[in-house]
Amino acid sequence: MMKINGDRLWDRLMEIAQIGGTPNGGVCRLTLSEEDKKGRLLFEDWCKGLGCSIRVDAMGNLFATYPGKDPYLPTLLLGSHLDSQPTGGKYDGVMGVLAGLEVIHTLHDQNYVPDRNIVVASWTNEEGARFTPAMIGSGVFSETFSLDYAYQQKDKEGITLHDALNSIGYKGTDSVKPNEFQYALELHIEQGPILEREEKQIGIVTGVQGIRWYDIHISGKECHAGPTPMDYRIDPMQSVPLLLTELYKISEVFGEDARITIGYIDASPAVKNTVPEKASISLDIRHPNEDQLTKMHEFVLSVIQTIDKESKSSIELEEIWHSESVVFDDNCVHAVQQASETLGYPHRRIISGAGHDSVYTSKVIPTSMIFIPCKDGLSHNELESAKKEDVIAGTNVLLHASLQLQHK
Ligand code: HGY
Ligand code: MN
Ligand code: MN
Ligand code: MN
Repeated sequence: MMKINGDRLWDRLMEIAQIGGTPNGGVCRLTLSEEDKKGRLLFEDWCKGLGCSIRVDAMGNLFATYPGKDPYLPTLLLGSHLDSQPTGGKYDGVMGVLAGLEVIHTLHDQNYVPDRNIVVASWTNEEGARFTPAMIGSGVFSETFSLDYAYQQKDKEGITLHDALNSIGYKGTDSVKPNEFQYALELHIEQGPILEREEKQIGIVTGVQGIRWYDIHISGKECHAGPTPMDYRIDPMQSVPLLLTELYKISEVFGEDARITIGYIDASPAVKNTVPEKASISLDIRHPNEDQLTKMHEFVLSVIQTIDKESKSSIELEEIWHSESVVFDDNCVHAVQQASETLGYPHRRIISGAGHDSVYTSKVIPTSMIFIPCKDGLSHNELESAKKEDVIAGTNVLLHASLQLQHK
């Protein structure tokens, strides 16, 4: 039975982890940064070494094509993302890209020419850590977002995504359209505790939960921290404790599947001796059931309206992003299930708590994902880690599911 070369894959994972590597053993490879550029170039070199052609589209999405017998047949799309969180780990995203590369390298070793081309993609800005929203590269590919909308997105320094693409020479001109593809598969770490807790090596991902992002803007009035009596102030920070207390009640009201995350609280002018003019609170809510996510959205709206009425500051909710929950394609899910059974890896079906590029590829191409466990379910953390044997198992499943789908 064909198996991948685990040492080669592991060595590449450890090599690319040096690019943007952090002292705590994590990775900081923000999208379209110099580190991202270095990672992309290294990946391109590895692909070219296998005879792959490289295309780059207007969003800087990178596509390496391994030639099959009939280049006109709809092809198989593998891959994930090379960008990381600022305090990211060695596996989130990059493992899926290198696993796709390992699949074609294994076929190349065996002189096995697939019926159809196999394309390994690396999607731009999956993390949403630099530009909002997350998964914007695959979002434009699937025509969920326009190119103009994406190009205008700015990072914290005010650099547009368009200019960032140019700055690393990845504003491509190649046209890569969804109708080129027949199926898509993505390997990723689970980024949660379920597989590890249940001692399962493989997660057969049947779908992804819905996500909504907001910014809550609280406007007050700047004044001096010293002479201004408390009752003279319109202090936006005074609304924050009640807002957070009421918003966190979401998990009581909507149960254990509901997620609420306050990633940061900003203030301006953000100096110790000036009452802020404004405060803003980031908000990420998620639920596997879209109706429940809608009810959570309405809950957030009512909390904002109630507290806005009661406080001297004015409170506005800016809706930023809504990624609807998706259910993956039966054929693809079945191929992953069958590969896991054939290879004998302990497995279970699972819904993804994290967003992935597969959310957007699944809107235009039959898609599924494969998960492997990560230690303590930790991710978006420099301590993120996965077992070598699980990385190998996940990639073997990717290989065999790919071979199955090749013949569909
Ligand atoms: O937000 C997410 O779930 C993903 O990491 N972009
Ligand atoms: Mn990821
Ligand atoms: Mn991530
Ligand atoms: Mn002064």
